[in-house]
Amino acid sequence: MIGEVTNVQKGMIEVRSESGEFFRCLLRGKLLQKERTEKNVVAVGDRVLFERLHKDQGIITEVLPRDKCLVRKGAGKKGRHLHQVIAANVDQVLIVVAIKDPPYHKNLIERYITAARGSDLDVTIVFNKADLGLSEETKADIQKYRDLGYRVFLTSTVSNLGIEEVKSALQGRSSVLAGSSGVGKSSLVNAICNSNVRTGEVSDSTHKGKHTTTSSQVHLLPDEGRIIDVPGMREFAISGTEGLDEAFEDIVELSAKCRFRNCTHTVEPGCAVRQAVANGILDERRLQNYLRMKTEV
Ligand SMILES: Nc1nc2c(ncn2[C@@H]2O[C@H](COP(=O)(O)OP(=O)(O)OP(=O)(O)O)[C@@H](O)[C@H]2O)c(=O)[nH]1
Ligand SMILES: [Zn+2]
Repeated sequence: MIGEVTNVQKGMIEVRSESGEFFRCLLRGKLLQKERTEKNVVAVGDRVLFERLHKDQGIITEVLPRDKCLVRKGAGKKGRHLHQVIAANVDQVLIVVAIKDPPYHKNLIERYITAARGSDLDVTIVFNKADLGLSEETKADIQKYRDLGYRVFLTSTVSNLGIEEVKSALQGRSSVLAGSSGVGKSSLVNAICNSNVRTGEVSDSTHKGKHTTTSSQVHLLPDEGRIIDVPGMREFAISGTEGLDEAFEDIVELSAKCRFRNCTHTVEPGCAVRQAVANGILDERRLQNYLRMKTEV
């Protein structure tokens, strides 16, 4: 049978068959061996061949070649330098943030954009919880992302603002939701799929979700398309610098005017990038985030 991996836990892989049945699967011996030495032999979103053993149990015999994936640098000591496939076979990243509660972090948004563009994935940004009131600063931030060429939606799962627009942006696409815990990813999925995923109240003191999504899930859209919801990621280490120059096109463009071709935009005289910061055209924060990511991989 052919199926899609909808969840990966230690020792158990959930697979949805083409007819919509769920199976708890193990990896066949050969794949299992591979898993000991390589990370991500199987990831959420993978298409697999599997055999039914009995009832809802099965064994995965083959992982079919992957299309585009959202990847980050593996966490933990062992996986330090390994790529971790967050979602397989996707074509766009839906970056979900809240306008407040919890506050959004531009550095993290830039990391997601870099990872997405590094894998040639389209980027759409959702600013959720619009009902909580938009500050002038947030309005300006949204405009900046639009100026950079990204599609940005302002949504509220309370008032339903923007939900139809997001729905149509997801239609027929394979999207992965990227965002911190508590921004409203589950609520968005519920509004879009008319399903009922458990959501959590954000506790006031910590701004951390209480009933948080702890494992990935794949949701099918009413007509066509799928959404992969991954657990909230507070950190996101990029696995390569491929997407950096595209995610920071403005800086790359400015650097063409630096006096030195190999300018690091830190101490050199005649640096057009630092000049732009001094002139208030470029955020110091944005430049620092770019430089940090450039050297961390
Ligand atoms: N005011 C407001 N609250 C919202 C909105 N969307 C979600 N919430 C609330 O925000 C909290 C977190 O929502 P979830 O949908 O669980 O967030 P999540 O991103 O799935 O969080 P994790 O499951 O932890 O990853 C819940 O209390 C929701 O009711 C919104 O548009 N406006
Ligand atoms: Zn420079």
